[in-house]
Amino acid sequence: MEIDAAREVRTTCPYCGVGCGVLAKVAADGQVSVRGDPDHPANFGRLCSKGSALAETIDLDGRLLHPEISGRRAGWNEALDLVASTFSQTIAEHGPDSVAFYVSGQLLTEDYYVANKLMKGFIGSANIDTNSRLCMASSVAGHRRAFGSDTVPGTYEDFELADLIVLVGSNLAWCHPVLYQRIAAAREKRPGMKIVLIDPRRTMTADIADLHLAIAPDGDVALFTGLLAYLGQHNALDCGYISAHTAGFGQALFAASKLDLAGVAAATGLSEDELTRFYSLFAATAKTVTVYSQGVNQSSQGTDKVNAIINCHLATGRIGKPGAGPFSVTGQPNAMGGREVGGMANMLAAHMEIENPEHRDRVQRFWNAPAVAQKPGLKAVEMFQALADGRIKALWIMATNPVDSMPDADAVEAAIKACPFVVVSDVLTNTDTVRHAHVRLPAAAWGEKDGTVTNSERRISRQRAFLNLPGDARPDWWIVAEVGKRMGFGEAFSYSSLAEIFAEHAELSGFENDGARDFDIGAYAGIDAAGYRELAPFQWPAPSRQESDTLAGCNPSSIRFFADGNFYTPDRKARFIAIRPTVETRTSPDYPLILNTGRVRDHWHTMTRTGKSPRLSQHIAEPFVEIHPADAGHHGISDADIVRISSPRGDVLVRALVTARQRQGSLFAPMHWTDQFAARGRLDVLTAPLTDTISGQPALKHVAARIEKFSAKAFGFAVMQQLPVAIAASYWAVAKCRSGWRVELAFADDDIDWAAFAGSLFGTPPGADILAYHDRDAGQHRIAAFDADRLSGALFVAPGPVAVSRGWAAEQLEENHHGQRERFRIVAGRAGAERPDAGAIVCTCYGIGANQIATAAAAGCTTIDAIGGALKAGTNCGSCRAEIRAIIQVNRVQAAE
Ligand SMILES: Nc1nc2c(c(=O)[nH]1)N[C@H]1C(S)=C(S)[C@@H](COP(=O)(O)OP(=O)(O)OC[C@H]3O[C@@H](n4cnc5c(=O)[nH]c(N)nc54)[C@H](O)[C@@H]3O)O[C@H]1N2
Ligand SMILES: Nc1nc2c(c(=O)[nH]1)N[C@H]1C(S)=C(S)[C@@H](COP(=O)(O)OP(=O)(O)OC[C@H]3O[C@@H](n4cnc5c(=O)[nH]c(N)nc54)[C@H](O)[C@@H]3O)O[C@H]1N2
Ligand code: SF4
Ligand SMILES: [Mo]
Repeated sequence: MEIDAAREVRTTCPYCGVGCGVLAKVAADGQVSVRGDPDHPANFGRLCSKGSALAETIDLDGRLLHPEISGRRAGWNEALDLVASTFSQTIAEHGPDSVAFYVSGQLLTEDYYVANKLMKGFIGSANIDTNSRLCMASSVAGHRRAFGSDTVPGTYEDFELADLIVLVGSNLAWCHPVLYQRIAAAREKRPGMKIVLIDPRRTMTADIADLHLAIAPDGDVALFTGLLAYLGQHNALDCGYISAHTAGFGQALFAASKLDLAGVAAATGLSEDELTRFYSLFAATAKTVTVYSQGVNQSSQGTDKVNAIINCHLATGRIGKPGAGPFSVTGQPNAMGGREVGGMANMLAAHMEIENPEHRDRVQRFWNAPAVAQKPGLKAVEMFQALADGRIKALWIMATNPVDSMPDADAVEAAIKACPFVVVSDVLTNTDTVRHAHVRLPAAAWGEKDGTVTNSERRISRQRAFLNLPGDARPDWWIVAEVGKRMGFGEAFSYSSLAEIFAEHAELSGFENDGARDFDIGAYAGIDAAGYRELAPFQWPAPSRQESDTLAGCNPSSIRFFADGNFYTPDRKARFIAIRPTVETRTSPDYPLILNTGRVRDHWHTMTRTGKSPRLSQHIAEPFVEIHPADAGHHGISDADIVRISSPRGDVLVRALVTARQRQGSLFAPMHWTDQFAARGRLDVLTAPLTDTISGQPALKHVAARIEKFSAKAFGFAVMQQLPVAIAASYWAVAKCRSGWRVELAFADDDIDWAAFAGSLFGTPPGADILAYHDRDAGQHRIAAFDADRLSGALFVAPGPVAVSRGWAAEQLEENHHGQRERFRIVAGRAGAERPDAGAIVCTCYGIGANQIATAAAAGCTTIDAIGGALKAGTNCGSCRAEIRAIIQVNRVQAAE
């Protein structure tokens, strides 16, 4: 297909579950630009820093452009035949449960639908699971326990209509920035709106919180069970709703009443005063939305956390009403779509249940399938254990990087290496997972592929291609369908277009439904190619019957569920879940700290896309751990030291960030760094394969760990034009900058030939133009290499963390170094010191650093808008406004002292 380059294409952001609309344009010279779609109801034109930088991530560097078999280039026919025949043969010899697919919430709905259909309907196993198991499984399980269906009742508008927003285990400012901005804007209009943040750390989201409860890790079940008891004691129940629409309230309240306020205080680490402030605010505010994310889901008690929250909403009848409801925000762009097609091992399709014989029969008839899976398949953690012990003999991984993102990642890597046949569909040639594949299949990337995604508020939007397919890359749905055909299922997988797949998915959702199932988009069952091409964003349900009263349980006009009950349980009543909080101690004398893991503002997961963007890579340029000053002092750790974090499963080396925003006794480290970006930064080598027994979701936020200072003899910082092939240092982390790369370094030894090291780092040929300064006694070395007038690379070595301005050094790669004076400046004692250091980049859109903002604040710019007026910082995507406010506040405190 040739793409019309002159037109602006309406598509959707491929990052988070907010699901923002994007307008992408390709200029005559091939330059791509993106802007927020003003008409998309998720973002109304806004984009965060990641969305704004999308154009920087779509180059073909590192792209997998041809199928490969055992490292050699192959044609599609050969590769697809091999995948199909090996899967068929394995199934013939060892049965359908000896094969598995591990897929992703970043697949589009059509890709996901076809993969699920092939595994569950035609291979006849349910061994298809997804990285959503690490992400949304506890929410799915909690919804199903309470509602009888996996339904998100509310819409984004509720965030703006609420009088109280409770954010639980969600760093919205960094992970769902456009929702955060919508809340911030609503609060500006209605200053009476209150926001409570429940997170062990004081994250940037605390910036808009009236109350931050720095809860003890996994204290949430106790907190919300205590809230239920409080609501009961303080006459804050909606007895009408409870009796008409729910069951099990008595038992739930009885279980909750076992815990008094002092007990809750002990379990949560919060004071009774903090608890009553939160409880009384919740009790008094009808329009309350509780938004939750991975601090809730990624826990061994994740499902109970979800139900403890939902219990409080059911008890107050605050569900499905404008401005009120529990709201699980999804992580990936198509986490919801994956759930809709049944892409998890314990679901069927279109929100039907694998354990239900009627549902199995219905799906089998609809698909005209030979062998619908009879029982749930292996969930992600179990799947990789089955891979390790040889039960799974052929695995196909699509659009996810489990060697970095699964708990106990070294064991996962070993299992993948040991498996006789691993297929990986990805867009890159070299990720920590792709490198172990026997067959590599080049998938089409964002911008090149078409399909649909569903965001957190059940809104289905089109992704549209605006770039031609590079090399032999093909969309994921096509690859799976071709394998399906070659396995002998030609009739079921002979799709000629995406519209056909979407129409089939829509038809199945409405098939024999009659209001019995929440997910129904039957209205789109007859969609044709033109309708699909023009499809505007819509929210489900969208049943084919327009008479909404026949669709029990929802009101399509307001698109919220459950305000008047009609849950998807047999008696149409919601279930309260009686929950008894348990306190789990994972720490021990050897591993005395609790490691919490998560995300940073400008990186996405394993950095395969954001790592390509210079703008995004400068906000936080290396892996780090947040540690409380008291813990740092206790372990002899100073800010900027390199530290080793160890758990019983492995260890990593990261930079220490000493901060009182962290809870004492806890550490926080981001999940993003991989072997491609750091020497030893793969965080999931530390996490345990410990899961919630109901949802199977791993407890990635609560890992026993220990920390120690890594005794570095020398530290280094370097910039260079080319990414080094190998780096001989104990610690290194690379980050893209505008004209090359920057590298942070630390060495266990200082007995190093620095000139030779610099040469290997810069890839400079012998005899290159080198300028060097060495003060061996002081341990200071500076080496710069030039290629004609350009700087090939510069290395700065010191006995402590290197103090050179990072921004200045990176800029030197772009400047002309014709004169000796310019050259000497690089190796001079105070490299860049005459130019004020901008500090860590806060505003990625305009490249404004923390030091610049602090200087402007000290000079009298004491509001975000004033900073914006002076520096432009914060005036484009707005993702950095929370950080700007924090810097202004620090400045205010310092001025007062
Ligand atoms: N910038 C960026 N945005 C993203 C992503 C990304 O990679 N980068 N990924 C997307 C995806 S897939 C997801 S799933 C979402 C995740 O979005 P979030 O869930 O908001 O992000 P996390 O940083 O994983 O975790 C959220 C918070 O949970 C807190 N927490 C840890 N333990 C507990 C606890 O016991 N109780 C409570 N109440 N809180 C706790 C952590 O301190 C952390 O601040 O983000 C999406 N958006
Ligand atoms: N410690 C810790 N671990 C975590 C988490 C945590 O909070 N802490 N969070 C967990 C969560 S919530 C999530 S969602 C996971 C995310 O973890 P992953 O899913 O492993 O992370 P990604 O980097 O998004 O991997 C996506 C892969 O798909 C490729 N890709 C991109 N587009 C396409 C495409 O169109 N087709 C195909 N076939 N491939 C494509 C990319 O190159 C990349 O290799 O991590 C989990 N792991
Ligand atoms: S909030 Fe940012 S990352 Fe999420 S969809 Fe919108 S632009 Fe993309
Ligand atoms: Mo996620």
